[in-house]
Amino acid sequence: MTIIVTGGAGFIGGNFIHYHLKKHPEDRVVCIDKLTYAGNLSTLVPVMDNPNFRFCKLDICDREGVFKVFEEEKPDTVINFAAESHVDRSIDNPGIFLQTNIIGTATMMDSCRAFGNIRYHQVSTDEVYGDLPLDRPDLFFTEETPIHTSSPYSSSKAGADLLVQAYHRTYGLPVTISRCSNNYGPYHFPEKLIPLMIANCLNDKPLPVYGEGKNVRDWLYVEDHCKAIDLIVRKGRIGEVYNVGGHNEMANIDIVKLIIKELGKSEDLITYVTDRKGHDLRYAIDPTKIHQELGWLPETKFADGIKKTIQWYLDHREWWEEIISGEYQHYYEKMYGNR
Ligand code: NAD
Ligand code: TDX
Repeated sequence: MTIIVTGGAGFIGGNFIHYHLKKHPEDRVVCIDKLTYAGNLSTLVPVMDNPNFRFCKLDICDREGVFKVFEEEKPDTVINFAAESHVDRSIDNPGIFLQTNIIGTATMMDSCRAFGNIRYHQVSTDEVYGDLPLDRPDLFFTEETPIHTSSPYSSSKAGADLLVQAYHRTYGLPVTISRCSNNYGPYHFPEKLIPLMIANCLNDKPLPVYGEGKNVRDWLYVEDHCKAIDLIVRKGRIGEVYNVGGHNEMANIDIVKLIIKELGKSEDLITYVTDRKGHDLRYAIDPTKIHQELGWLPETKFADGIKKTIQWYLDHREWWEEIISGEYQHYYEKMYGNR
C-alpha cells in the first residue's frame, strides 16, 4: 500500500510516520509537508534513508503540486495531519488557519477524487465540540455532540470536518474522521503546554499558567493516537467519525506541578498570566465507539507516558533547543512578554 501522510514533519504526523514504517514496513509512505515554523525535518531524520519513504516539501493548498505527487505515487490512502494547530496563534492571526485547514483539506480531497476516489482520513480534534463545564464531570463528548467551536483554530478544523462529510455525501469519497483529545509525547513543538513547561523548567524560566490553571484537558500519549488512526484507516466504517481519547482528564496546574516535581524544580517558577481569550474550560472524550467497533483502548498510562516524555526531552535537548533558539524567540516575546 502507498500512503500519503500530510504534516509528517509535525508532532503527530512525525510520530505516525515512525510508527507506520515500523508496523507496516512493506508500505510506502510519502510525506507532504510545507515545513512551516511547526515542521522540523530533524523529526524525520531516522527515516530519511528508508527506501520506502519519500519527503516532498509542498503546501497542501498547492493544487498543481499535490496533483503531481498523486500522479507519480498513485496512493491508495491519504491521511491529512497537516494543519495550523496552535490555538493562541489562531487568536493572534486567523487567516492562515482558514487557508491551510479548510482550503488545504479541500485540495487534498479534490486530489483523491481526481485520482480514482482514493481512501481519505481526516485528523480532526475534540475542539470541534467546544467545551464542557468544569462542574459537570458526568458530561463527555460523543460523536453525536453538536459541533460548537470557540477559537478560530477550532472553527477552521470544524469547517474542514464538515467539508469532509460533504465530500462523502455529495461525491461518495470514502472518508473517515478521527476527533482526538490532547496528545503529548516526543517531538511535540515547545509552544504547547507540556513541552513548553518542560523546556522552561529545564531552563529555570517562569512557567506561564493561563488564568487560574483550572482548565481541564484529556491527555493521550501520541502513540496511542497513531494506533487509533491506523486501525480506523484499515478497519473503520466509511463515512464514520471516531472519537479518540483515554479518560485522562487533568487540570493544567496539576500537569505543571507534576513536571516541576519530576524535574526536581521549585513551584516558585509558576507564574499566573492573563487568560487565553475564549479559553475552553474542559475537554473530555467518550471513546466507547472506537472501543466497541475497533477494539481500541489506550495502552500508555499518563504516569508512564509523562515520564517517558520528560526523559525524551532530556535525551533530545538538541531537537528543542534548536527550535527555541530561532524565530520562536520572537513568538515567545510577543505572546508572553507583556502578559
Ligand atoms: P503540528 O503543528 O505539530 O504539525 C503540523 C504540521 O503540518 C507541520 O509539520 C507543518 O509544517 C505542516 N503544515 C502546516 N501547514 C501546512 C500546509 N499548508 N501544507 C503542508 N504542510 C503544512 O500539529 P500536530 O499537533 O502534529 O497536529 C496534527 C494534526 O492533529 C492537526 O490536524 C491537528 O489539528 C490535529 N490534532 C492535534 C492534537 C494535539 O494535541 N496536538 C489533538 C487532536 C488533533
Ligand atoms: O503557556 C501556556 N499556558 C497555559 O496555561 C500554554 C501554551 C497553554 N496553557 C493552557 C491552555 C490550555 O488550557 O494549557 C492548555 C493546553 O494548551 P495547548 O497546549 O495550547 O493545547 P490546547 O489549546 O488544548 O489545544 C491542543 O489540543 C487540541 C492542540 O494544540 C490542538 O491542536 C488540538 O486540536
